[in-house]
Amino acid sequence: MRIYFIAIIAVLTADASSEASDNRELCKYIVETDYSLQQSCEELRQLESTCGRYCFKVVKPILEHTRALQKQVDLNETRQKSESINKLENIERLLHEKFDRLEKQTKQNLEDANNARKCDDMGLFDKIGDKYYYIDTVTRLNWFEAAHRCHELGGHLANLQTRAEFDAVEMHLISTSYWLDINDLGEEGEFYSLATGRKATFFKWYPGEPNNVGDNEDCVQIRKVDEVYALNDVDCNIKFNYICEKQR
Ligand SMILES: [Ca+2]
Ligand SMILES: [Ca+2]
Repeated sequence: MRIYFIAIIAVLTADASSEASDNRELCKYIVETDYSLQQSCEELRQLESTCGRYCFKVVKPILEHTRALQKQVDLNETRQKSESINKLENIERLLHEKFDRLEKQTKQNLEDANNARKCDDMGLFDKIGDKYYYIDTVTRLNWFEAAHRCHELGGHLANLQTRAEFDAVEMHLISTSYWLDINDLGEEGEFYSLATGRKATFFKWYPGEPNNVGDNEDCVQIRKVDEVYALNDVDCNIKFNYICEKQR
């Protein structure tokens, strides 16, 4: 709208300016060529002056109207911008509030889930002697899978460090074989605890064990033979039950 009115003013101004310039040129030519026509020249000057006042009278209302319209347009634009900004700010505030509620709810859900999982996992473990053990008699895993499973439960494969711990756990065993954390994967014949990273401290081997059959027995199981549980080195990839241990 601003461009439209400016165009009209420009055309009117250009026409008036062009006409006045033509008149001046014509008068100059008449004065220089024929003094007998000076009277007509004066009339042209009067006509130019009259036209200027006329054009001013015509343009002024248009200018005022244009100015008023422009103010109205500016006011509307300002109002629309203000309304749009307010709407955007409200939307942003609502989104922040919703996000905060969602974040708090998610944190609470995660905390509840972790607490529930801890309770569930801890529920698997029984206090035997001075430690807590989970004796799995259902799932058969290889030694590496069993170690991973115990880690998932927040513990590690059982590290029976004394005769007392061995005897206490043995009383709760029902399956034939379970994985413990002892292995000689690092160096043949040197048996380490996976839990401590140090050499295992207690062994109750079967007679003739460890024998590293096939040069491929690097993990240790507790195994029942003739109603007696004892240790045997065996292929780590065979699947047995397992015993996990954790601190409360
Ligand atoms: Ca071995
Ligand atoms: Ca063996």
